[in-house]
Amino acid sequence: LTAITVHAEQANGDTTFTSNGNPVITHKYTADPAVLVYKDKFYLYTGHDECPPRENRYVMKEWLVFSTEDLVHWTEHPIPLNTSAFTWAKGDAWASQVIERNGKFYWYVAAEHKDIHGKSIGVAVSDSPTGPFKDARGSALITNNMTTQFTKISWDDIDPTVIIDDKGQAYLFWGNTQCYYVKLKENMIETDGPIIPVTNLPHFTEAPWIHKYKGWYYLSYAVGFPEKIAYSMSRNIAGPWEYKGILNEIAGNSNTNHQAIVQFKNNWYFVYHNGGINTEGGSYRRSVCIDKLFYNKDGTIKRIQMTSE
Ligand code: FUB
Repeated sequence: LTAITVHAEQANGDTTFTSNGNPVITHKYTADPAVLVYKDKFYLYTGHDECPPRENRYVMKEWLVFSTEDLVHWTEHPIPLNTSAFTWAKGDAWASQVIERNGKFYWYVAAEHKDIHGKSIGVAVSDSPTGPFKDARGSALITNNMTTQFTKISWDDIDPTVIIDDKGQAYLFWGNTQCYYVKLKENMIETDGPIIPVTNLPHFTEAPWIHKYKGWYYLSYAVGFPEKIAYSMSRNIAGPWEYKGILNEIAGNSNTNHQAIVQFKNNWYFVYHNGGINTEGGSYRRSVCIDKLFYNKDGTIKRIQMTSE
């Protein structure tokens, strides 16, 4: 592991640090990475693992944002979003993703619902990728009672990932055990049409991430438990999806393995977490790592070489 330097806090509350390897952030535990590339900047959104010593459970109250122009010099911005921003939520700041539309930034998050048993997905909005963000709806967008006809589990409405296709149609994918998708209205804060279960994703556990490259849609996701990341490809966002295999192996000392796949300045990156810097239960004290991702000529993706190992 490479040490990083944490510099003094800046006047505006930002903190800067440099990172020369994996994990990228070592002054706090970060999990469930999502990346937005906007105006040549790489914005990394993460959950924050705060499990106390000698305990092994998810303690996650807030989401964090970091930005960089070169993947070496990083800025951590003041805490941009906490579950308390959502009046319907009572905790568990699980995986999330931010997308930009018409100069506004929409942050889709999963959290525990106060009144409806289980996890729900909500959305916050801001005029800036670093916030401040506020609840965009005042209620959850997807709740457990909307998907009970497909599965009885209460934690299937987690791990949102979002994409806007070339025609401007936005789609939200998510799920645990069962993957779902739904169209979003142009306002990005309302669903448009039915929730559709995604079929034919072998061994789907959770953590879907949707991206597009050269006319192909890619749906990557965690399989099994402990998790590896696998992916499927389709010419059509509605499927059918064709399974293409494993992208990375179990990520050092963590049962979960949650990825984002993005292009940044002519390279493609695979962003994930591992439990590498903590021997006392890495599954609850995770750290974000970044490695390069390469495509084959036919659009399939080469296995990720995890430099974190
Ligand atoms: O961090 C909490 C949960 O663990 C996420 O929602 C899953 O993807 C897994 O990483």
